[in-house]
Amino acid sequence: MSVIKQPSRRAFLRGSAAVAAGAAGPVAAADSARRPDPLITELQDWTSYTGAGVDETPYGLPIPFESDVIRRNVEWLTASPIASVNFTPLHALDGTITPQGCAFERHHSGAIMLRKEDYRLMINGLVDRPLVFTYEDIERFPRENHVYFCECAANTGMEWAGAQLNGVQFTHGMIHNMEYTGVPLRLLLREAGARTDDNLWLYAEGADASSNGRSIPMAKAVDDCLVAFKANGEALRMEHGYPVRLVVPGWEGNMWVKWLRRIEIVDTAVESREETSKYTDVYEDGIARKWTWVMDAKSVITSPSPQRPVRHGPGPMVISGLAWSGHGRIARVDVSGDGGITWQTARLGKQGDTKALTRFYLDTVWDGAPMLLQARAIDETGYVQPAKDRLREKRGKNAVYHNNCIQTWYLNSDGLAENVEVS
Ligand SMILES: Nc1nc2c(c(=O)[nH]1)N[C@H]1C(S)=C(S)[C@@H](COP(=O)(O)O)O[C@H]1N2
Ligand SMILES: [Mo]
Repeated sequence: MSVIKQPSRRAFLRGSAAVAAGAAGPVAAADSARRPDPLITELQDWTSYTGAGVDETPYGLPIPFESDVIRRNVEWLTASPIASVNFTPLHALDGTITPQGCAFERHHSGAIMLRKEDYRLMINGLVDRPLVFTYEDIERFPRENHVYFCECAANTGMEWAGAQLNGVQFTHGMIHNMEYTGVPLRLLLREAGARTDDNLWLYAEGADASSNGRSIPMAKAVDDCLVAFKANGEALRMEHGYPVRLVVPGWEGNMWVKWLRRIEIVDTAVESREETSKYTDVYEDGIARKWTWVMDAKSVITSPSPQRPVRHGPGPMVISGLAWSGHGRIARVDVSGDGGITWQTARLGKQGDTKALTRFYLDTVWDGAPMLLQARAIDETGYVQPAKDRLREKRGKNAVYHNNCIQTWYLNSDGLAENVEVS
């Protein structure tokens, strides 16, 4: 098993020499003396005609060469695509923002098409004046922008039993990270004269057939919840709750009610289907853990990974991945090449935002030997992402949701990666 090494200065110098010789990049460092490449030294086809005009793509889509960067579902997971999930292609993305077009979708009764003109949000219950807001009403309140991750509690759930799905898209792709524009929920509550004592709750429900109702403690509602209508600068896509969804930062995706229709202030949790028989963790003895809202710190290597094999030989290699925590910022990410025996601290793409995805990189030199690749996240509270066995000890074998264990990829000497478990 190979221990991760830092790239030496010489390795980089060799790398840049290869670039000067017209090869594909530093990866060619190991390939000795490449001949000049005809694609750069001879006349290229695409210089001999003009390109697409600005009138051809009024709304741009990815170039066809990127057509495999798409959401995918796993057919055997659910009985019907109406109550199902598809997964974000994490292996193919970089940075932290998830484009809406490939951000995972999870619906209980399909995505509905709701016009802004027909949209209404009612706030009732323990309020001075029950109110109904139109979309335009919501736009007249002071709004804010925040980047947050949204992770389904079932993300990585299939992996409790053993290494199952061969790709980070499927093991970890029930997450997306967008910049939301929305009105702080507390402002709408204040408008309705809602009672906001700490012992109160609100019950939020959607306009779709499932309604996906969830009870949210008042302290969270008035802290950082947003009534959002834009994501990454543009209108929410239908599948993410157009025209308005609830954003519940750091908390399980199920609480992020889409097509938000009604908020009732109540003095006790409703204990709806979604917060009792679903999205609840049952321990070994059959007792259910009540309320698991916050998504604990977690990380995963997105490249190399089963869908992102290493296509170059030994030499400089970038290991990259994502880390996040529902408790705040990511403080540090460590990467191991030997299944968790030795660790090195990764470099963060930029200082992480609170409750948002953080990109990490480890710039290393691969010696061509097999590796057991792992990442572990440490958040600002000091919490360290646990190994799979440790999590199983605590939660038992009945667990489905809230799996934030350390993931292992076995990278073989051909550069192919596979989902495995180490203990
Ligand atoms: N109204 C409504 N809201 C909903 C759901 C739903 O089916 N209906 N699914 C929930 C679940 S389980 C998750 S994980 C997130 C997924 O959000 P996304 O589809 O934007 O990824 O939305 C939540 N909000
Ligand atoms: Mo979910």
